[in-house]
Amino acid sequence: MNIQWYPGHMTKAKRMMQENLKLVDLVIELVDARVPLGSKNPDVDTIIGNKPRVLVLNKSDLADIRLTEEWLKYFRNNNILTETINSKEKSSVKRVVGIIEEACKEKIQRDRKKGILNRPLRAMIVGIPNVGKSTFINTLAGKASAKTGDKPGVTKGKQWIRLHKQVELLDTPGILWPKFEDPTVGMHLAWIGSVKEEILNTHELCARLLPALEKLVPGCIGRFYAIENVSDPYMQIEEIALIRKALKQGGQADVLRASAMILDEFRGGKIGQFTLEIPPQV
Ligand SMILES: Nc1nc2c(ncn2[C@@H]2O[C@H](COP(=O)(O)OP(=O)(O)OP(=O)(O)O)[C@@H](O)[C@H]2O)c(=O)[nH]1
Ligand SMILES: [Mg+2]
Repeated sequence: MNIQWYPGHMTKAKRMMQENLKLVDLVIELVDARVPLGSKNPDVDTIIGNKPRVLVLNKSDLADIRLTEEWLKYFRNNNILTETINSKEKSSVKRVVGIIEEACKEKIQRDRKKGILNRPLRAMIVGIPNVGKSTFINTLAGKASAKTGDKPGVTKGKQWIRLHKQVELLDTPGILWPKFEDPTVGMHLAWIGSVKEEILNTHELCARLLPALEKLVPGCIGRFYAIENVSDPYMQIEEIALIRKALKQGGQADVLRASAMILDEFRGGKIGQFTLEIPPQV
């Protein structure tokens, strides 16, 4: 299964990111805590260059708690200002403010020397589709200023959101890159919902997800769906369809509907908290 999704609007969004870089003091890069390296867009590194930046592992409520701690250590050991958050929770989002100030320390000091006080900090939020950029901004702002949604490609253009006099945030559309060198990365991003559903083979995608989850937490599928111990993922999907009454007219299992449902339940954290990538040994 070869997954690629790089529609025209992403090329445009990338250009926009480049143009807006000079307007901002720092870049806040959001990645998905379930795939911390795979959901990091390599193009973003090239675009940002030396601009101050912070890394935010979002959706930590959906990831394995222990592995998130290890990832946090991994990035911090590499001198990257990193926090882990759940964008839907105000208290956790606030933790990012500390690393934002840390990243902009020099700029704030420079301003102070020049006698400039309270010039607002401007930050651009970047990341792959559906990673939670708009949700993060809304929670930080305390109001629904940016449009959000449970599918990739919700934010279409750039949008400035003023938090208060001190901070302004720029929301951007999620972007991927033209080619996933490692096909596993494409698969992971499709599993977490960052690739447009319409271009995917949902049945196969789900059949590949099940053994991957079983490998991380043995027995988790059987337990969650209360199905017998079958190891073939296509048969598992069929059993789940029958148990969950995802049926076609005539009573046969509707495996496509069941696959979509399973993917949805995985993405929403219902099956459990999973981290799909293990940090490199430090
Ligand atoms: N469980 C959980 N869900 C989250 C979190 N952050 C965002 N979401 C959900 O993820 C989905 C995508 O959120 P958005 O904020 O629209 O994502 P985005 O990065 O702006 O997406 P695009 O604009 O399409 O690039 C929504 O259904 C959010 O409710 C989080 O930390 N935890
Ligand atoms: Mg958005």
